[in-house]
Parts: sequence; structure tokens; C-alpha cells
Amino acid sequence: MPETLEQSAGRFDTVLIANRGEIAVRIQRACRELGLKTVAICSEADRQAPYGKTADSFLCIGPSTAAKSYLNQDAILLAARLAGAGAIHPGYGFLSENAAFADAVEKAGLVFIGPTASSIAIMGDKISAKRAMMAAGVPCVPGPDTALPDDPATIERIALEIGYPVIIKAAGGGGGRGMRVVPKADVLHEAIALTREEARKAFGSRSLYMEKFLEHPRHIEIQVICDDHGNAVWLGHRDCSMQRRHQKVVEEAPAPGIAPDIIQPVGLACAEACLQIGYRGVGTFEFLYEDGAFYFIEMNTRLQVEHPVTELTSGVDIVQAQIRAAQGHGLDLTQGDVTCEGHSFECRINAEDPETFLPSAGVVTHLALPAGPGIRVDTHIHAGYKVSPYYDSLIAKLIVHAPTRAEAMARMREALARTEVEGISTNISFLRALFEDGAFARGETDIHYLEQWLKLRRAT
Ligand code: MV4
Repeated sequence: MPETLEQSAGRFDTVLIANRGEIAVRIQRACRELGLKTVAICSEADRQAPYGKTADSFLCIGPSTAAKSYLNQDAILLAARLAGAGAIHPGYGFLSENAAFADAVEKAGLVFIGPTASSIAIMGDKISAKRAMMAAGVPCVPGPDTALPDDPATIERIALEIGYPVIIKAAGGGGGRGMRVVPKADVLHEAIALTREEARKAFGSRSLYMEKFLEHPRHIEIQVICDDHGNAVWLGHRDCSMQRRHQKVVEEAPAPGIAPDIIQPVGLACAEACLQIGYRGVGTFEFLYEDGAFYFIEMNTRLQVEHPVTELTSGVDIVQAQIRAAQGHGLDLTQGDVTCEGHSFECRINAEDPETFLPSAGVVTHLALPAGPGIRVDTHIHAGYKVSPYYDSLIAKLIVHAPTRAEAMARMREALARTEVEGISTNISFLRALFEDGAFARGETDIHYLEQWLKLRRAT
């Protein structure tokens, strides 16, 4: 079939990667494997970045402060024009879930490698996201899919209907920002007033919603990939419960102890929801899982840090698939082709003090990375690399894959033992200790487990 004009307009041969660090390396690799040229950008702090040397062009777009470089939309669009890029890949963080940026990219005649600005905006507002998911038949946390009114009596009625404890969340929040647990009725109005004020200041919107507060859930997410020809598949699930202060530390795929017939209808509902909202590219549905049931909380409309564990269990190159979808190609797999082979873990290696968790900047004086079957390291650092204090402390992701969960854990223990980073502090010693933990090995964790484990460890 000949291409329509609209299809050919979506094509591009050069991608500007509007990000830094390990994900800039990861995206550049996918582009090159697809035969695409790459444009790397950097701030003044990242001039020495290794991915600058391997890109087809490399432009410094501004000072070290992210607001003046990686978040500077005009500078990025200008760089794309100067370097002849036809598309922009935002990576994760920075501008990746900024609907206005996605819109500006398209208005500049470039392709935004991600969903439409309207999909980003719908999911950015957690109330409209919940409404879309309820309409599509995705199971959600009990509570209305509308904003809380101002009338105190109506608010009290909603809380009673849900049943205490409830949680108040800001529509503009997400990722743990702008929420407050309400254990019982006598603190309800105070909690609402405080959260409203925080929401107004932080997100410029006083809009709030209320849900049942789940006390001991696990955090399980479902990865999807969609084209714009009416195809959507889910690529499996991950457990991301091992987190501290809403920062994930270890992720794994598949989520342990969840029977395929329990997760399958949820995955299918996610894929169906994507079709209903006209979603394009990759996305992640976040769920809380408690007592055998799934409850949707948020959708991430970007490529995620932990995508590699799903790549290793599904065999799908998620970044390549994302770029191909943005080029207008139809998915080259159907739901029936998707499998889950073996088990995968990812450890986030951060430049931080293992006791205080404060970021640690400085020069990496010595680096040894593990290698071998079932071991993958996604990183941008090398011996002599200077870790700057301006950005996120993630310096490498150590990812392993093995036939069973127990074998994957053993492989991670060995990989962590073979990992050496000197010159800066890292969380490697902490990760090694975590992989010796019995309850973690048995899959007996929830979203509070890691923080409790740390508390106990400090006490003894
Ligand atoms: C919740 C919850 C319990 N009940 N919602 C935190 C991040 C944001 N994505 C949603 N979050 C939560 N929402 C209800 N109704 C508990 C959390 C939560 C959490 C969720 C996932 C991973 C880690 C977490 C740590 C603390 C609280």
C-alpha cells in the first residue's frame, strides 16, 4: 500500500535527544540501531559527556542549572533546527511529561517521540486520568473520579462512603507529591485545607480528590506500547515496591507471586484503555496491589527508568519500538507474540552516601563493571568521569536476567560483588545488603518494606 501524505510526514532521519546521563546513551544506541542520526545536547556541566562524542552532532544549549538547559524549551527547539533534527526524544524526567513542550515540538514541525500533548495533559491531571481509566474498565482505587467540592458536609459524606482511612491527593500531583492520609473524621477538614494550599502553591491548581487509603499495597506497573494504527499491547508487569521516599531502588519483572490469570485481565484492560484514549508510543499504568486486587493510581506517559527489566523478560526493545511508533510504523507484534521469559532485576546505582543518602559529587577514580551472560549495565560513566551535583544521582543501572527469580537474585549478588566505583560514595554496599535479605528473597515486600528495613538496620 502506498504511504499517505500524513504517514510520510511522520518520518524523520535525525533525532535530538533532549536528555542526559544513562538514558541519553540508551536512546542514542536505539537510534543508531534503527539507522537514525543523533543530536546530543548538553549543559555546561555535561560538556565532557561520552555520548557527545558518539553523536552525529553535539550542542551545548545552556548553563548547568537544568532550568536554563535541559528544561529550556526554546534552546532545545533551536538546537533541533540548527542540527537538522526531525524528531525530539525527551527521555524521562525533564520535559518528558510536559504537554506544552510536546505541543511546541509538533508546532515547530518536528515529531515528539511520545504520546500526543492531549494524552499527556489528560494523564497529568490525576482526576481526568482516573475518569478515563474508569470509563475504560481499568480497576481503580475506591473513590469518586471528580474533584472534591468545597462544601464541608458533602466532603464528609464522600469520606464516610469510602470509609476511613482515606487519602487526599492533588489533581496536579503524582509520584508522591501533594497527598495526605486522613486516619479519621476529626482531622478531615484540616487535611483538606493543608493539601489544597500545598496544591495551589506547587501545582497552580487547588483541585483535589479522595480515595480509600490502602495500607500495605505493593506497587505493580504494566508496560504498554501502542502505534497510531489501532494496535496496543501490554508487555508484562514489574514490581517497583522497593522504594525510599518515592525513589525506586530495585525493580523486577515479572512481579513475583502474581498468577498469570490474575494479571491478564488487568493488562488487557490497559491495552484496551490505550485504544480508547488514542494513546501512542510507550506508557506505564501504575497500580497498587493489595489482597489479590489491582487498583489503578497513575499513568506515566514516558519511557521509564526501569524499562530494561521488561525488555529482558519480553525480548522487546522498548526504545526502538517507541521510536518506530513515533515514525508512524505499525507495531510488529501482536498480544499473542508477547511472552515473559525468566526473571529480571534492576538495581539503581546512585552517587550518594549509603547512610545519609545525600548526593555525592566528584570524580570517579576507578570503575569496574560486571559482565557475562544475563548481565546488562546501562551507564554513561567511566573512570575519570566527573559526577556533577546539578542533576539526579543515578550513575548506572545494573540489570540481570536468569531463568528463575532465585537465579536472577544470585546473578545480581555476583554482579554487585564485581562492581567497583571509587572516588565518590555510592549505594552499592546498601544494595549488596538488600540482596542478602530473606523477606525480599521470598518476595514478601510492600511499598513500606525498604524504609522499615533501613530503620531496623540503623537501629542494630
Ligand atoms: C496511594 C497509597 C495508598 N492508597 N493511594 C505514592 C506515589 C503516588 N504514585 C501514589 N502513592 C500512593 N498512593 C492510595 N489510595 C500509597 C501511595 C504510596 C506509594 C505508592 C507507590 C509506591 C510507593 C509508595 C509509598 C508511599 C505511599
